[in-house]
Amino acid sequence: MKIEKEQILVENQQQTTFHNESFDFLGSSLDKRGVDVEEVVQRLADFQVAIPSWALGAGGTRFGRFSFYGEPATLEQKIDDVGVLHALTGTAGAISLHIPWDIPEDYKAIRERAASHGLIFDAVNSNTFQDQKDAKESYRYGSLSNRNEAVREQAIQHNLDVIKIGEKLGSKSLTVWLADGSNFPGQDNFQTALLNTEDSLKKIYAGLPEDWKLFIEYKPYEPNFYSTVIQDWGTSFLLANACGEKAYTLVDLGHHLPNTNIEQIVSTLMVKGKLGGFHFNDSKYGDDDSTTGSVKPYALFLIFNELVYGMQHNPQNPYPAWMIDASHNIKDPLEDLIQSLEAIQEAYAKALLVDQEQLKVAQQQNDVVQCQEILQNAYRTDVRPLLERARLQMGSALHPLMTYRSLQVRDNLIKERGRHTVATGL
Ligand SMILES: [Mn+2]
Repeated sequence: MKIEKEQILVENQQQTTFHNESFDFLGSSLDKRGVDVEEVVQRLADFQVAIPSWALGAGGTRFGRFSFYGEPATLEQKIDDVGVLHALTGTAGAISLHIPWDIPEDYKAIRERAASHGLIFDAVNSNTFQDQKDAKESYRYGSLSNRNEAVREQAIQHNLDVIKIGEKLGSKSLTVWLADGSNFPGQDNFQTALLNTEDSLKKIYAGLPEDWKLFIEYKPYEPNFYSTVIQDWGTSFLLANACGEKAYTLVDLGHHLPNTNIEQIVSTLMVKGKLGGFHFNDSKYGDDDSTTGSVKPYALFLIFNELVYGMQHNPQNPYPAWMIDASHNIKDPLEDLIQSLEAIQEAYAKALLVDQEQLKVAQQQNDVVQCQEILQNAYRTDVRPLLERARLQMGSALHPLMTYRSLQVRDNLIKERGRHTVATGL
């Protein structure tokens, strides 16, 4: 299934008058606030978020899984699904693959298919958190941290193989997330596990091409419930520093204990030039992988406020790699991703409206009340007409979700693929 530009144009035409009115109204009020509206719209159009191949099927919990039908069963179909998202939103211009599930049979054909949708290949993701059928060694007691050298070597080799696959697709980064840890006190020696992990990561880093980056993701708990080897940003940061300048920390919004000040972590990493990648989702309790912005939209805005500040003031930090890392248990995955993309763009747009100069003055004067007013003034602005304008300029849908429904995308996918296809990968 491929959405043609003409289909979107027809849908847009019915809504253009209303859009123009709301955009002009917002534009003139932002003008008075000294905002360069055109520049904000351009930045929104430039902002691209990668979609991971594992987010396109229904997620599940350990209690069960409910399909939304018509799921992509092959890598080609996963690329087509991201193509649908990109056509509608203009924001999903990249796909992030998970190996071993997404190994292409015909690299040229896969590259061409992605290009036909205007997609590039973002970070490739290795997997050492479960055993594959033909595996010699088991990751039951860890992979890169394992006490057994043969297991560590297998895990290192897998990561090197993933780099090779990524190279053939034009990826420029490898994301490592380790499930390694322990379930019970005394099970593992913390120091040995950390040192083994550092040693393994250095060996992977040594195989990284010159223009690649290594992203080290952290998570406090799960699947292990007593300890995780790379439990927090500090551990990731010290491992990235131990590897070298091409290694970075990756922040996943769901990988923090409740009430952690994520915006401050972002700020610290950026000033040190070590924020490499970012995974969007939302949560109420733990790593819930809910739709971005569905539970804590103000927290997301505060995080974007630090990201925007860092992108403006920290040339030592590379432009971060953005990705949605969510799971969809009861929603149509594509509708869920459209909602996430919209929420991300909204938070970014609002952060771009923060008057940094005024804020600096208020901070210097210790005018705490005014500081809060400045942030909330930006946050309370309904920026949706700006998002619409950015999409309109890109030839994408004014209202992606509405267009997705009126084009009956899911019904068409079910017709094309059948009801009971199952997406592979995690
Ligand atoms: Mn993640």
